[in-house]
Amino acid sequence: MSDNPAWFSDESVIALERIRPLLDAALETDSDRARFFKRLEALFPTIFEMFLNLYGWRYDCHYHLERTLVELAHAFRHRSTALRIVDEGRESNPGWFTGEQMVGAVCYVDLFARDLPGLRSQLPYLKELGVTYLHLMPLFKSPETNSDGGYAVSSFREVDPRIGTMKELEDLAGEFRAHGISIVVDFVFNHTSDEHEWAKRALQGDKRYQAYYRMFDDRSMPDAYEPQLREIFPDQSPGSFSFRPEINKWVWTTFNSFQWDLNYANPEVFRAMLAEMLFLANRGADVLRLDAVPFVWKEPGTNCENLPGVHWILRAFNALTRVAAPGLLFKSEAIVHPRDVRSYMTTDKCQISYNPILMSHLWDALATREIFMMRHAMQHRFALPDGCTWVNYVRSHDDIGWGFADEDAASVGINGRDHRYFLNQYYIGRFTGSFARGMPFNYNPRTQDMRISGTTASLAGLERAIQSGDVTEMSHSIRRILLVYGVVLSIGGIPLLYLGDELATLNDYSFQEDLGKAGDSRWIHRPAFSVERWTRRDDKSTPEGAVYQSLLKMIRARTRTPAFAGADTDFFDVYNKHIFAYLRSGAVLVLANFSEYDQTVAADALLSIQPNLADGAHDLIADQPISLTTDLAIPGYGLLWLDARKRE
Ligand code: OTU
Repeated sequence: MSDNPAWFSDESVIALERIRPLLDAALETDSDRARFFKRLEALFPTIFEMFLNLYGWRYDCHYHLERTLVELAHAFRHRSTALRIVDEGRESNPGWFTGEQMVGAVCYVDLFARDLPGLRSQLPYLKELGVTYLHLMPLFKSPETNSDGGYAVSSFREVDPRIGTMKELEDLAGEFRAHGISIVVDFVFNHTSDEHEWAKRALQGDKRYQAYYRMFDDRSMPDAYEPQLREIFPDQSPGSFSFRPEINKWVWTTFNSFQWDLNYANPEVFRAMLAEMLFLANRGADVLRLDAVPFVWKEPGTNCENLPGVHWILRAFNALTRVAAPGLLFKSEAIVHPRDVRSYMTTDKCQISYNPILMSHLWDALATREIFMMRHAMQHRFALPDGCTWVNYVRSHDDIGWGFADEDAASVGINGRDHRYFLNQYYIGRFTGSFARGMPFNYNPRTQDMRISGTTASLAGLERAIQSGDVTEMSHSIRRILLVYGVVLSIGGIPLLYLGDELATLNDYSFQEDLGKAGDSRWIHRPAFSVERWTRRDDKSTPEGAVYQSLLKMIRARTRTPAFAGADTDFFDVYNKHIFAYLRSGAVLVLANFSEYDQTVAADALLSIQPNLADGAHDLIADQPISLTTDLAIPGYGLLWLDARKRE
């Protein structure tokens, strides 16, 4: 498992033997000791190696390792019997999250259902949709106004009192699990809010807690770092450091000035955050969405993103949680260069990750009507190591950034910079003929860069079509929504529905009147759940009903098709620049027409991908046979899932 030199394993054995008596004391029963040590002995070489990488330069490294393991033993001891049973089930079925049954959804608890009791009452709706994975966006205590939508956490152990209590969250996780729904919660581990207890103590001058963050007495270090750092929120929160007059110090703040970056160079921070992580795992979280992964480690002279230290932290956290809570998965949130997105996905770091590569290419293909760049990127960047899978999505609560690689663009003859400019203009509706109604997010006048906000439906053209009353455009926009969701539901990985999208929810401009939100256009696509839209979901003559019914049909077709399990997806050229084509598990051929016009694909091209199609294919969405004896016509924005498995 490890490529360490021989002496290293001896060292790690000695280190563990020295700590063993403390762990024996921390664990209460012999059976706990046996179970804990069985896992720890297997994972300790990794834990030891990562700890040395991170903190080996400190005289007190061993002391911190010892305290970390004692923390781990405590967490294991307090893990409930129910969760231990879940752990064992998942240890013997490590691919539990990769089946065709997996259908993800994401929401803000307060906006979707007001509070946790409200969310419980939405269980029937979630089951109607087939949801088996539910991401609850940050629902922890956070500042009243400056909360970055909950991503400024003031306490990892307290639920926002307006939403409920930790006990309610724990009960809900248990109840939803009994209904086959896994709960995903955010672990916002790069920073805390400036109202977190640690930050408050730091502001009172407590040196111990000041060392939890990255603080500077003057501008010399910030000035040395800053030229190489990317500004994440150049408009709403320029720069990466914020001055705090109370302590006369500059604090590292990658995001907003009230989000203080934690200092993982301090092993006490590593240990404290491990404790918070295990606390959440023990409340019943099945998956932790690791927020802002690329930024957690900093080194002078670098851009402080995606550094080796990030990988060491992830491997250490992964190995440690597999000792105390092996049922837990990590989901990476890294919206960076495709190469770096993928670098976090290994079974010993994050088993799952957002797929921002596919997401941004889908929106690109809708704008250009061409799939060259998407196909090229997917052919090179989709395949993953065994045991890992993508979380594929169309929209999230965040902005859309054009994160495609310039190299990928160049290899299909596109200039990345110019193309980003075009896409931005297109999606803010300033390009002639654009169907989209989006808003700029964090326009940077220096680099001319920006990202895009807007709901799926408004970006896909529904808002404009409703306003103009253009019936064709209305139908096109609905088909666009279904097309991109149809890809997400059939390509390898876990599909993720941004709740509200199933009801074709439009942009909500009311955030502009709220002082706490007006500066952040992402609020345009975070509207409260609309009961009116929901009541129209069965009426196919409305956009809500048209989208909802077709989406449901696709979800059901997905979950009864074993070929949609796993991530095995091969991408093909079918000699039509509008048709995105891929084969799932060797059995189901997906054809997606990104143009509004009818397209033809040569039967020969399809049969060369999967010869069984000659015996008669079955379209899983329409649930009807399709003949491939002649060339295949695919209507504008049409989508086919062709099952080539022979039928009895
Ligand atoms: C994440 O996003 C969250 O999803 C955002 O909602 C938060 O505001 C932010 O972190 C801070 O907690 O820049 O525009 O590569 O792209 O972490 C969204 C990762 C973001 C970043 C990502 C960040």
